Amino acid sequence: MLAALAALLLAVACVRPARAEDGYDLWLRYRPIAAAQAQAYRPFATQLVAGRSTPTLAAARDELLRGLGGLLGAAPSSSGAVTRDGAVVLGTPTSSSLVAGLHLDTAGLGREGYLIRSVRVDGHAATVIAANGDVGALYGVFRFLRLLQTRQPLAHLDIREQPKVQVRILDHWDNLDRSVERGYAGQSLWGWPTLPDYLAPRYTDYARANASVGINGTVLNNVNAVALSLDERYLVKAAALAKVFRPYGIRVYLSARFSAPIELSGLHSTDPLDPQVRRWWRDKVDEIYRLIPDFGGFLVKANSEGQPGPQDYGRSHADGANMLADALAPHGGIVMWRAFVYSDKQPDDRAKQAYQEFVPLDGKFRGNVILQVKNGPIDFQPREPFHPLFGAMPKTPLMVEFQLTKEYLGFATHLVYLGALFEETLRADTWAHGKGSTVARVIDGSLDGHRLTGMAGVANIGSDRNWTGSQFDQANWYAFGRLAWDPQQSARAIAADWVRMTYTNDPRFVAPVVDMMMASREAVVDYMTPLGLAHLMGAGHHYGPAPWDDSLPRADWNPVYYHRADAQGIGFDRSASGSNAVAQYAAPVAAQFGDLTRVPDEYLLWFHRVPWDYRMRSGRTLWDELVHRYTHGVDEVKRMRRTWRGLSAYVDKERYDETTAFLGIQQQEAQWWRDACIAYFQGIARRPLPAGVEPPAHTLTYYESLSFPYAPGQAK
Ligand code: BDP
Repeated sequence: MLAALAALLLAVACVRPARAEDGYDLWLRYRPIAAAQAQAYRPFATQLVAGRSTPTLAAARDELLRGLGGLLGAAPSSSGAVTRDGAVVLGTPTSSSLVAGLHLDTAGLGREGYLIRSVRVDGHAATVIAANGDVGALYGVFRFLRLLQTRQPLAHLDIREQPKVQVRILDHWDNLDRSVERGYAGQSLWGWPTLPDYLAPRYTDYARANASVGINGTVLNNVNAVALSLDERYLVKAAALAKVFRPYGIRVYLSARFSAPIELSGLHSTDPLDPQVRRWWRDKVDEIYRLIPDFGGFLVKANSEGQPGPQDYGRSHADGANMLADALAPHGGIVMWRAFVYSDKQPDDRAKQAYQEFVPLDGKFRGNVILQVKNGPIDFQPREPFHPLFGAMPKTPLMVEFQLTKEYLGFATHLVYLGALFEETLRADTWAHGKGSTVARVIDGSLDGHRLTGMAGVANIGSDRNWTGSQFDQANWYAFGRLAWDPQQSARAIAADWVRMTYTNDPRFVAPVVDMMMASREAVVDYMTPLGLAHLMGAGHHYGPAPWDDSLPRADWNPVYYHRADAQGIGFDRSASGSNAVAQYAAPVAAQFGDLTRVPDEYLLWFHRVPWDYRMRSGRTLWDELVHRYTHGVDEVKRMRRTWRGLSAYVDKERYDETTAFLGIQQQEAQWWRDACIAYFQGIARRPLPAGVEPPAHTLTYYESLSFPYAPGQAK
C-alpha cells in the first residue's frame, strides 16, 4: 500500500516540469542551448583544467561545471592537464602552474580583474580564464558563461576586464523583524531567528547572483538602524552570512546607529570627540573584526530624518565620520557616510541642503571615508537632475546611491527599467573640470584622482521566490551591478544581455523587449511627474498620486511645496530669481539650467516657475503640454502591453502570466496617476483640456478620498 502510494507520488512528481519557471534562477538559468549551436560550442569546453583549489576557486569551478552542464547538456571532464583541444584552463598564477607557465599579464589586473584568452597549451587549443586574485577568476567564469548565454563566438577570445569602481554594494533596508523598509518583494532575505545555525541555500544563490555581475559588498541592515544590529547576538548572525558570502568576493557591512554606545552600553553621550565614546567604537570595531575578519565597514545615516548624529553634540559630519573611520582604519574598513541629510529647520529649498552642509567639509574627512550621495538632490524621484555635490567636493571621495527598490516608481509591479535612469545620471556632465566631467568620472575616481570609489544600490531583493517582486525588477539588480563594474557601459546593451540570459536569444523577443525596457523609464516619468515635477506621491506609503497633499507638519514633506501650482503657473523657481539652487552647479550647468530658454524640458519645472500659457518648444502651451505628457505616459504603458501580448510564444507561461498581470496593474495605476494629477491641476489652472483629450475618469474628490492603510514597505 505504502509502496503504491510512493510510486503514485513519484509518478505525479515526474510529470511536473523539472524546474518551475518562477524566476528564481534569475539570469543564471543555464537552460540547454539548441542542438546545432551547442554542437558548435562543445569543442571549446572539452576539459576543465583547474589548479589547486581555494573556496573561491572551487565556487568558480562549480559554477563553470553547472553552467556548461546546463547550457551544453554535459559538463566538461575535469582534468589535471591539457590533453586535447578545447580545454578550459582556469586559475591564477599561484593556483595553477599551467596559468603561471603562460606568462600572461595578470599582475596589472588587480585582485578582481580577469582575462579570457584563446591560447595554445601543450600543442592544444584552449581557452584560459586567468586572474591575479581568486575572485577575478570567479568573475571571469561568469563572463565566459555570459558569452555562451548570449551566444557569442568562443574562438579568438581576448578579453581583459577590471572593475572601474572599487566598492560595488547593495544596501539592504532590512529590519531585524524581517520587514523591509521600502521593500516590495516579501520579507527580508536574512532569517535572523534561524541564523547563525541555519544557512539557507538561498544565501549562496544570492552571493552567486551578485558575483555574476561583480557586486562585492552588502550592507545587511536598514540605514534607519537599530543599535541591536551591533550587539554580539546579531554580530554572530552577520558573521555567519559573511562566511557564506566570502568565497564569492562579497564583504559584509553594517549600518551603524550613531547612538549605539548609549543604547548598548549605557554611555551618557555619543559625542564623537569624547574619549570614552571613541574607545567604545574602537572596542566595538575590534569585536566585529574578531567575528568577521574581512568586515567592510559602516554605512551611516546621521542627523537626517530624526536619526542621531554628531550634530546632536554640536559636532560636524566630519567629526562623526572620522571617529568611526579611526576605529576602522587599523582593520582596513571604510565609512560610507550618507549625504542624504536635511536639517530640522525649515529650509528655503530642501534641494540645497546636502550641498550646504557638506561642501564646507571638503578635505576634512579621513582617507577611509566616502560620502554616499543620492543620484539627485531630493529623493529618488522618477527624474531629478544630478546631485550638485557631484563635482563640488574634489578632495572627498563620493559614491553614488541609486534606489533599485522602486519606492517612487510604482513599487514592484510597474515595469520600469532603471538602467536608463542610472545611465542618465552617470553620463550627466558636472563640468567641474570642464566638459566631460561626468558623474561617472566623479564616482570612478578618475576626475579627481581618488582611489576609494563606490556605487551603492538600495536593494530590491526579498524573500519572494522571484527575488525582486517581479520578473522585470531583476533587470534593475542586474543593471546596477554591471554599471557599478563599469559606469560607462550602455544601459541598452546591458538590457539586451539580461533579456538574452533571462528569457531567450530569439531576436523576435530580444529587440521589442529591450525597446520596451528602454522606453519604460520615460513612460513612468510622464505618467507620474513630467516636465521636471517631483514628489507628488501620497504621504507615508508613497503609493499613488496626491499632488494636493498639504497635511504633513513640515512644508518640504508635502507635494504642494514642490509643484507650487497656483492660478498663475506651476514649478519651483530655483533660478537666480528664486532659491538659486542652480548656483550650486558649475557655471556652464548653472547657466543652462537657470535659463528658461535653455533648460531642457525634462527639468523645466524643477528649476522654473512657469505660467500656464507659456509656449513650449513643442508649440503647445505649458498646460496643454502637461496634459499631453501625462496622457502620453499612459499610452506608452498601453503600448508596452500590446508588445508583451505579442510575445507569449517566446516565454514560459508562468513568467508570461505574471508580467501580463503586472502590466495590467501598471496601466490602471498609470491612468490613476494621470487622471488624479490632471483633475487636480485643472482645478488650479482653470483651463480646458486640449481638444480630443479624454477627461479624468473620476472627480478630484474621489481621488482625494482614496486611502491605503496596508500599502507595503512603509517606514515604521
Ligand atoms: C526615503 C525613504 C525613507 C528612507 C530615506 C533614506 O522614504 O524610508 O529612510 O529615504 O534614504 O526615500 O534614508
